Amino acid sequence: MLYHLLFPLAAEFGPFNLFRYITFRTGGAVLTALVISFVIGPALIRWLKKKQGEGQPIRADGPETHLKKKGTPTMGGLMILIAVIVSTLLWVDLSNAYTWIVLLVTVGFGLVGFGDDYLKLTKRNPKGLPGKLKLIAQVGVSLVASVLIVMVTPEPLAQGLSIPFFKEVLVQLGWFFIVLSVFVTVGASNAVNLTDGLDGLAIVPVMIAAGCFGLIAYLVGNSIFANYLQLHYVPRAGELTVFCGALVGASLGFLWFNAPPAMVFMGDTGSLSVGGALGAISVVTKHEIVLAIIGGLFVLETVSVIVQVASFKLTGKRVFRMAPLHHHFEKKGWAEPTVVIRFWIIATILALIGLSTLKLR
Ligand code: 57M
Repeated sequence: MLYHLLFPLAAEFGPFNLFRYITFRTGGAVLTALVISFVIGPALIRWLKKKQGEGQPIRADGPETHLKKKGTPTMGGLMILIAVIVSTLLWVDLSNAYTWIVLLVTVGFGLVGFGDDYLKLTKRNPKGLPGKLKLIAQVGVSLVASVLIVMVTPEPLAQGLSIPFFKEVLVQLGWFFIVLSVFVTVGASNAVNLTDGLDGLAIVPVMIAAGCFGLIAYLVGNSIFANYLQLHYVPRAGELTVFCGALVGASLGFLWFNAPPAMVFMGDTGSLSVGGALGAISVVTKHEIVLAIIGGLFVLETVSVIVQVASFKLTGKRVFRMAPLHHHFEKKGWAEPTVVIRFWIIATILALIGLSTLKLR
């Protein structure tokens, strides 16, 4: 909004020229989202605590150390959503279709998560929305978003899958690209959701991934940098850097309150929406496969669940002491902050490997 209000006045007041630059507006988006989270955080947590009474239902079959978390409010994702949405709308070029599509995914998945959290809290049942209904809603939102992405992306990029390390390759998938895009968006959303089980565990890797994708969107959206690095140039995708900046700022603000011992959990309201947003951004920027590397921690957590459930169903035996993976290490006796910080280290290493794909091709 500021771009539309202030940039046209640049002739009268030179410094308004800055609003032309994505980098300047991204800096503004980071700071705005951070300040919004800090300002609304305490009141929001007090309000959630008052409304929720006993807070997030804690599973009796979980690690015993989690029972002391009773009374912690959830749905802190509302803080992230408000900060990201307000900051993005303030700093982005509102004529950019990609930003609206990513906002649609963020809000749509946020609503699905909100419904799930609401049911968990009002029915005091840790299961929440029936799994099938949740999945149908997620597929519905990402299907609309995927069709829109294909419609606004120029040929031959629209339905092409780019492969890391191979500069020229663009595999044309036709309508199957929509299936892939839905899979990536829903998969990323659920993977972040599964990871969100220890204080601070999910939000830092989300912040790292948002930072990496901010850079990727900036590079693929700039013809000079894209040509230099031999990336597929996606016109107007650079504007997503502003959204990623807002997500970094909001995540940092949320971490303040989610730091151990957490004052609030993000809930599905937060985990589904930020995961979905990262998935959609990877589709727009043609970096779907790279997301699996940068967000490799989320992939590892998800694979641990798949392996555990499959093994338990087929053989009656468990591969891990408990799934997802973070519970395995807790059960082995690692303290919660040890698991969290070591998982952050793994997320950072994977992000660096993911970023190296930009140059190694
Ligand atoms: C939700 N939710 C947390 C909080 C957060 C198929 C199955 C493996 C799925 C998996 C599952 O349901 N995972 C997704 C994970 C919950 O946190 C809430 O949920 C939101 C995210 N969706 O924002 O609102 C609990 O996590 C802890 N927490 C923190 N700090 C945070 O910042 O400590 C969360 C955020 C909170 C709190 O204790 O209550 C969760 O874990 O429930 N299921 C599981 O994770 C279960 N695994 C399981 O059953 N494994 C089986 C196999 C055979 C399927 C096995 O290994 O035996 C475990 N979940 C729990 N306890 N809590 C089982 C034990």
